[in-house]
Formats: sequence, C-alpha cells, structure tokens
Amino acid sequence: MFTCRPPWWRSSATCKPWRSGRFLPRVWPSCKPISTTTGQVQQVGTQEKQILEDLEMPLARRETESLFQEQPETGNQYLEDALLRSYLKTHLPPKVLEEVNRDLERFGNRLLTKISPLGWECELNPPVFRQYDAWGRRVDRIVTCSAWRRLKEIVAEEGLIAEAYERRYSNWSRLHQAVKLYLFSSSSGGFSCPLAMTDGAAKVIESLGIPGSLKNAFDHLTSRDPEKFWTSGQWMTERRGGSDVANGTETVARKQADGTYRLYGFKWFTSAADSDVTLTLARVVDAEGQVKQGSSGLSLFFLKVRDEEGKLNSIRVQRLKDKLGTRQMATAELWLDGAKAELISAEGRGVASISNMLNITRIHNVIGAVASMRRMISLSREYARRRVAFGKLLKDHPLHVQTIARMEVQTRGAFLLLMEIVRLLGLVETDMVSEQDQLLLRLLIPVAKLYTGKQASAVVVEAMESFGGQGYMEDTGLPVIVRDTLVLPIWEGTTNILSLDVLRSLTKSQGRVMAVFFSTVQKKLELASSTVKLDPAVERMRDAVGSLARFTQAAGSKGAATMELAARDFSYALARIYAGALLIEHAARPDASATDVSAARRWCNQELCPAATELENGSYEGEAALADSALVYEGSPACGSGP
Ligand code: UCC
Repeated sequence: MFTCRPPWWRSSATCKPWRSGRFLPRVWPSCKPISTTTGQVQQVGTQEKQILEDLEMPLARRETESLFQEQPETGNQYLEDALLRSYLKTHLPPKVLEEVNRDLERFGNRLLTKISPLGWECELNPPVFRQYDAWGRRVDRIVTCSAWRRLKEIVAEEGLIAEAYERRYSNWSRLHQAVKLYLFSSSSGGFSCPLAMTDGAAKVIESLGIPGSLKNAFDHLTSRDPEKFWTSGQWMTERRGGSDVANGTETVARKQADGTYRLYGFKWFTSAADSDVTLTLARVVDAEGQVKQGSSGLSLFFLKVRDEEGKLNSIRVQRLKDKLGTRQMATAELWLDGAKAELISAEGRGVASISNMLNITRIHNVIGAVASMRRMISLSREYARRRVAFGKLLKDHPLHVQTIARMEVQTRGAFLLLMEIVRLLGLVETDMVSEQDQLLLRLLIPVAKLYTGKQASAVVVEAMESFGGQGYMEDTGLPVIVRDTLVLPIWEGTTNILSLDVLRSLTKSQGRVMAVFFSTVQKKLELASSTVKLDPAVERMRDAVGSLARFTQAAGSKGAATMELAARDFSYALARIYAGALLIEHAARPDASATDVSAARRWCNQELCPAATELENGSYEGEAALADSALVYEGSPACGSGP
C-alpha cells in the first residue's frame, strides 16, 4: 500500500527537524543526523553501532522492535550535493553566489518539507478523464488533483520560469533557473514536463521579439504570480509522425476573415494536456484549398486551450494515454475541430521556429536525466549506510561501493555537461558570446540530450538493483523514478533522431562547429597541464581527440551514408570527450578535491571515441549495413524462412 507521502520523506509528525533541514526518524533516538557539511565520520559511526547492536538482539524482540530494513532518507538536496555546490562556488561571481546560495538552501528545505509530499500525492492521484457529466452532456474534463494545482502555484512563486527571463543575474540567471529545476525535478510529481514546454514557449515568443499579440501570453508564461501563471503544451506529434514531424503532420489551418486561423486535425500525444496554451504545427490551406506537404508546408501556431469561461477551444479530448511512467501528468489524444489559433511563424517555417522550443525542452530533458541519476544515487548511498548484509553494512562491501562509484562518475560527467550548456545558453541570451559559442551550444544540446537520456536509463536501473528486492517494490517509490526516467531517451527526440540532429548541426555550419568543439576541448585540457595527477586522463583525452579528428576526416570524405551509420557512435564520442574535458577542467581547480581528480581519471578510462574503433572495424561500410540487416531479419517471416 502507498502511504500519502513519498517513502523517503518523513513527516514532521514522525520526525525531528534537525538544524540543516534534515529530518531524523524517531526509531533512532540516539542517532545524530548524517550531515554532509559537518562531522560526518563520527556521526555515521554512532549510527552503524546502533544497527550492529540491533543485529545482536534476541529474535523475538527483533520482530517487534527495530530491526527492519531502514528506508533511505535524504535531506536538503542542495546542501547534500557537493559537486553542485563546488561548481557554483567556482563559476558564480561572489555577489551572485551569495544570493543564489541563500535561495537554493531555502528552496532545498521547501522541497523537502512541502514540495516532495505534493509530488508524491500527484503519483497517488493521477489525472482522470471525464468525458460526460452526470446528465450526459459532453464535457471532456481532465481532472487533476489538488496537489498538482498547488505545484503550479509553487513553481510560479519560485520563479521557475520567470528567473530565466527576468535576467536579474544577467547571464547567470539561466544557470540559476536550471539549478532550481534540477533540484525540483525529482520532487515535482511530473510537473517538470509542463515547465519544460512552458519555458520552450516563452523562448519561442521571446525569439520572435515578443510581438504585441503575444505579449500577454509571454507575461503569463513568465509570471511569478500564481493567479496569473500559465503553462504551455507542445503539440507536435500526430498519428503518422512521431519523429518524422515533417511528413507526418496532417493538421490543416484555414484562414479566417479576421486574420486568425481554425485548426483541424488530430494530435496523438499531447503532454500536460491540462495546460493553458500551446504551440502546435499545421499546414495552411491555400486559396485553392491545397496544402503543401513536407517540412516547408508546416507553420507554427499559438492557441489558447480554453476560452474565458473555461470552455475548450473547439477541441475534443479522445482519451488519456496509458503510459509506463510520468503517470502523474495527463497526456491526451486531442481532436482539433476548428480550434482558433494565431499564426506565429512565417508560413512554411514551422519546424525551424519550433526548434527554439525543442532546444529548450531538450535541455530540460537533460536536467531531468541528471536529477534522476542524482536522486537514485543519493538514496542508494544512504541505503548502503543502513542495510546490513553478510554481517556488515553495504557500504563496507567494496564491490557494492564500486558499483555506486561507477554511477557517480557517470552522473558527474552528465552534470557538468548540463552546467556547460546552461552556462552557454545564459551567455547567448545576454549577447555575451561569439558566433562560435552559439554553434557549440547548438551542437551540445542534442549531444547532451541523447547521451544523458541513455546514461540515466542505465544508472537508475543499476541503482534500483542496489536495493536488492526492495528496489523492485512499488511501495518503496523507487520504481516510480525508474519508470519516469525511461521516457527520457524517447520524448523530445529519440537517440537516433538526436544523433541525426547532431549531423544536421554539422552540415548547417559547414563543419565549423567541429573546429569550435576541438579548440574548446583543447583549451580545457591545457588548463590541466600543470596538474600532474591528471596526466593520465589528459593523455587519454588527447588520444581520443586525435582519433575523433581522424574519424571526422575519414568518415566525412566517405559521404552521407557513412556519416548516418556512424551518427550514434560519433555523438557518443562527442559526449564522452566533452564531458571528459569538463571533468578534467573541474579537477584542475586549485581547490579541487581528490574525488574530483578520481572522477576525471575514471571517466577517461572508458572508451572515449567509439566511432573511430567502429570505423576501423568497417562497421559503417555498405556491406556492414547489409550484414546488420541480415542479423536482424534472419529467420523472420518476411524473409520467407520463419515459422
Ligand atoms: O512533445 C513531446 C513531449 C513533450 C514533453 C516535454 C518534456 C521534456 C522535458 C522533460 C523534463 C523531465 S515529444 C515530441 C517531440 N518531438 C520531437 O522531438 C521531434 C523529433 N524529430 C526531430 O527533431 C526532427 O529532426 C525534425 C522534426 C526537427 C525534422 O524536421 P525536418 O523538417 O525534416 O528537418 P529539416 O528540414 O532538416 O529542418 C527544418 C529547419 C532547418 O532550418 P533551415 O530551413 O533554416 O535550414 C533546420 O536547420 O529546422 C531547423 N532545425 C533546427 N534548428 C531542425 N532542428 C533544429 C534544431 N534542433 N535546432 C535548430
């Protein structure tokens, strides 16, 4: 049975608040809290002693007293995130750091005490669809729980969108916002999804220069006033096109006498369908009643989902989707039956215009990926401090700790990649970068999205295993994190689609982006040249950079088909090399810890440039593609030899 709170959250009725915002269960009255900021070693010692004493208790007493597997607890997620804090300390100007630090510590406490329980309530009370009222009238209502609605108010109060657009910390505002979203993500009960799209919609409107007709919408989307705050959807997916939006979009737009449009079509996945407004794509019908097919026939529209009285804007809800995860959030199938909309792109420039939204939601995807890895590792390491197996705590089994350490290295690489992207985005948004950095950002967004989505899927499953059978139990709440993470490689573009987007960024920049990539990595490696302990990592990186350069030269000259087959391995190489450079840079700081150095070295011990190896193996030749096909289809009915 679920309880009304997340399993790792302690209500104030059963726990004692402690100084740092951590809560302590009553079952361990003699324990001191485990604080990452002070006195950790002695305090853990006391706690371990208690656990081992419990083990020696007579069986009859144990059954009725304390020897249960202790649930892992975590405290203020900001205070407990050493890497995040060291990153902020390194990069933020002192005055900004002081204010941001204060805000994040406060927010961390609010997450722990108020927001996490709401997120858990959303999990327990998923949205329901009421198609008819009691008297048979069609109403198409998506009913969300009160916690979901309260979260909407809180995200406005916290400025989770506003922060990025007010720019009170200039280029650092985006980073501040991203860090808050990162802390919020694992407690958000799925509300991170509408936030991603709201941020994307605000970005599109801002990039259009906030035209008068959209000024009101922009103000609502970026408001800190809970009464005023709107969320946005992103209706891109239709039955014929998930990834292939250009060919799969059937929705048409008919121009009205007043200059607005009416949209007719069927949207197959509309996430956070309870949103106030949305951006969507459609084909404008010309004077002859024709529409243009393909990408150049698509235009971008803005529409309000309901009118002033709350009536749907000629939209019918067909049903809610039955998803593996993100069940807290309503995803619907929608019929647009003449929905009133405003054209907001040039005709035929829909995909290019919505790309501004996609690039933001893809960054949010990275935020979600890093956050879920961090969350699972925090719980896993806390559990290892409490769970006894084979006569000692899990944390004293080196093989167990090695497994968590490997996850930690992955998470650190992903975290620094995320920070790098939002740092660059902040600079772009405040006109503080060169064209080169803009190209780099364009490249790194799909690279980070595709790579961290895969990492997170692997890490959360590995972390689930670290709880043994408990990890597989619904009422621990751990499967919720796993399910919600598994969507990250899928929505906002699958791994292969994002790999092709990486190639798109190369083509569009005529290869210039690779020159920027190489020179940025080189600069970061040079910074580390005086840190002897990093030498092995730097050397491996230099080898990998050399391999990547040879790969791009060789594969590039072989043509598009080769590059397409290599796209995924190539993107992985970009992710591993860039994250390696960031880990090295972080470990080369004067006040870097031994852990920073160790993380950089371990990261660089993995295969950094898989594309070069596979090119040598001939994996991208035409013959290899035929062999792949044979491997996949051998014996299948279509080949005539199946059962
Ligand atoms: O809606 C969804 C779920 C919402 C939930 C969000 C929550 C996420 C956060 C979670 C936090 C926990 S999922 C639906 C998502 N759908 C996709 O992501 C679509 C995937 N497919 C693609 O990305 C494709 O690559 C397409 C649709 C972009 C391909 O379209 P085209 O038309 O075939 O591509 P073209 O012709 O190459 O590109 C058209 C134009 C070009 O510009 P011009 O014409 O100036 O050369 C491209 O350079 O669009 C430009 N373009 C881009 N520009 C295309 N992609 C990009 C880009 N990423 N950045 C900049």
